[in-house]
Amino acid sequence: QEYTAIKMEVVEWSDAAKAQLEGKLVGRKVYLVAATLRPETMYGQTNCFVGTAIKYGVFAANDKDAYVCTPRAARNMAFQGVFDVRGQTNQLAELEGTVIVGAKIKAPFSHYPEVYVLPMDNVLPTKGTGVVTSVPSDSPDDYATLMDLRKKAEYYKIDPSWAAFDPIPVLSTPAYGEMSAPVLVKKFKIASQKDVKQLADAKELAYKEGFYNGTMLVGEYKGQPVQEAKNKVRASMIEQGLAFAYAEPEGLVISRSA
Ligand code: ZZB
Repeated sequence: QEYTAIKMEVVEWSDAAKAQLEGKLVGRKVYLVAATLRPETMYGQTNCFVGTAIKYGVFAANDKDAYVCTPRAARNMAFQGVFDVRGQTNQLAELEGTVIVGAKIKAPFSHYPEVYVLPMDNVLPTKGTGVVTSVPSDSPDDYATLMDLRKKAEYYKIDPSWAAFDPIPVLSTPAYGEMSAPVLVKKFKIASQKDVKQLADAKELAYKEGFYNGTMLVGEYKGQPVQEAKNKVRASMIEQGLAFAYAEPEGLVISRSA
């Protein structure tokens, strides 16, 4: 599985995270690294998700930068030449998902230049980097979770303002119009992020329709088919240092249906 790893620079940490990172970064900038299969949708990022029960590491990439992801993903990155010493990880700190929630981060290419980290129940620690960037216009999981958070901000222990960025149209498809996720969430009568079976079906349809029949509505490749724009957006992000390639070893991908 070849992902695009999006670098979301942390602009402001929660007080709890600040205390835990005190003295450990040695001048490095920190990025949450989100693994995506949909680089062409990055214009519509409204937030980022972490799992509250997941333990993340802060790993030095070099003297200047550090990346937040699961230790498992960091080991993969080490063998893919992402860090300055191949095959080795240098963990500077550990952070629980709960303290990462509320961080303000940059969202490369997004209509919203800075967004917040929010909690999601269904983040798998065994897939990607354990950090998921959120595009509620085109990802049913992201849309359902964002609506849950807005309805029950107190229960999820978030400030309502962190979930206030509205989904924005990124691509258009004949079947679902300019925002496939809300259309599919309604069609499958999905009430919350707990409806995992229906969400898996909705995701499948959103992927297929977006990839085969989608046309870009925004960005440098506006008007082009998603099939063509996808790799161009990816290449452009990588060239600008905003993302890098991240692969998941064959046979070790735990899919949602496993
Ligand atoms: C942005 C995005 C925009 C995504 C979209 C999807 C969609 P798959 O197919 O099951 O491999 N993801 C990445 N890592 C995790 C994780 N650890 N736990 C849960 N979800 C994760 O899924 C890959 C997609 O699942 C990734 O691409 C990421 O969300 C999420 F418009 O990034 B995506 C119809 C889907 N649309």
